Amino acid sequence: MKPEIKQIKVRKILDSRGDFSFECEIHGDSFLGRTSAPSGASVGKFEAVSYPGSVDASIKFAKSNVIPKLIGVDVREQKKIDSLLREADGTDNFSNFGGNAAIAVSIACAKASANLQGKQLFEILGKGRWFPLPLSKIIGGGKHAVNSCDIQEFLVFPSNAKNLYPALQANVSVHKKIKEKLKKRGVTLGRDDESGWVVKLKSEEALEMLSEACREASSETGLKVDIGLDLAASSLFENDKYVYNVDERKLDRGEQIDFVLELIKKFKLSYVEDGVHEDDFEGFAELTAKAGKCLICGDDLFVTNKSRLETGVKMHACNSLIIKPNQIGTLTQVAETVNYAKENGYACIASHRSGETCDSSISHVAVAFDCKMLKTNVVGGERNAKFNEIVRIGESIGKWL
Ligand code: 2PG
Ligand code: MG
Repeated sequence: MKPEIKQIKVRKILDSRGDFSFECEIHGDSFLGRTSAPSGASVGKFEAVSYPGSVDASIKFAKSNVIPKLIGVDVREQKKIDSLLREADGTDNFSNFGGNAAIAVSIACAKASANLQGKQLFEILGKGRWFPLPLSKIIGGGKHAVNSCDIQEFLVFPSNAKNLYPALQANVSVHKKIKEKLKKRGVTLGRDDESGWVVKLKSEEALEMLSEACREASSETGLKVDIGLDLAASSLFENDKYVYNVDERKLDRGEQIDFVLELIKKFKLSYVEDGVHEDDFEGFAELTAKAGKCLICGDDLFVTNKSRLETGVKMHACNSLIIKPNQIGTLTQVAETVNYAKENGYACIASHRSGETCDSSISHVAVAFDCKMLKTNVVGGERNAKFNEIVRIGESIGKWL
C-alpha cells in the first residue's frame, strides 16, 4: 500500500453559526482523511489568525502554496507535514494560511494516516487511557448570546463519574432541569451558539439556579455534579475595568480576583476558566494560589501555545489549560503543548469552539492525549457529534460504557 499523498481537496462548508468553514480531504491510493475546522467568537488575541481575511483566501493560498508541497509526502510523517505547513505559511501565527485552515489539513493528514493503517485517529496520536469527562454548557452569555448573562459560560461536569452514559445523563439532566425552571419563570426559551440557555440573569442568580439543578441531578443520578465557569474575562475587560452590564458592576483588577474567589467559595466551583484577562499572568497566579482545589484554567491566556504555557508554569499561573487545536494550527504543536503541560502537572481540557461543524476530531484528540475533560455540550447536533464519537470509541475498545 502506497503511503504517498496523491490528491488534496479543499472546500468551504457551513458551520453551526452559518459561517463558512475550511474543509480538507487527503486522498491516497487506498486511504482518505477529511476534516473541517471550528471557529471561535471570543477569540484570544494570542491565537493563530483563524483565516487571512476569509475562507476563500485560505483556499486560494492552499492551492498555490500548500498543496504543491504536500503532494507525494508520506502521510504517516505527521511532523514533516506539520513543518511543511508552517514553512508554507512562513509566519509564527499562520497569518498567511490561517490557523483554522492549517489545523484542518494537519488533522486530515492524521486521519488519512490512521485510515491507511487501519486504525482510529486517537490510536495514532496517543494512548486513550480514560474517557474525558463531559464539561457542558448549561447557561450561555457574553459573546455567545444576545441579551443574556455577563459570564460567557455556566458549566457542569460529573466529577466522580466512572462510566460514560451516566456521566452524559447527569449533564443532560441539569440542562433539562434548567429548562423547566426557566419555563416556570415564564421566560422565552432560546439557546446560544453552544446550546446553552439564553436568559438575562445576574451571575449569582444563574449560579443559584444551577446549584439547585445540580443538587437535584446529583440525587437522581448518584453522581457528584460540579459547577464551573468560563468568565472569558478578556471579553469583559474595557478600559482597565471588568464591566458586568447585567450585574451592574465595574470591577478593577483586585475586585475581579476577589469576585471570582467569592464565587468559588459560595458556589463550591470546581472549575474556573479565564477568570482574568489574557495578559494578566500574575492575576491567574493569584487566583491559582488562593482557589484551593478548584481547577484554574487558562484558555485565552495560553491559546494551546507551548511558549505561553512555559511562562505560565514559571509564574505558577493556572493548574489546567484548554486545548483547542485551531488556536495553534498543527497537531505536532498541540502534542508539544500537551506533553509539556503533563510534565508540569497541568490538567488538559480539550474544547469545542462556539462555531462548530459535525467534525469529531476533537474527541480523538481528547482521548489520545488523556484529557481530563472535553468541553462541549450534550445538546445540539454539532455538539453531540463529539460525545457520540467518544461513545463509539469506548464501544470499539470495550471500555467506559
Ligand atoms: C471558549 C470557547 C468555547 P469560543 O471561550 O472557551 O466555549 O468559545 O469558541 O467562542 O472562543
Ligand atoms: Mg474559554
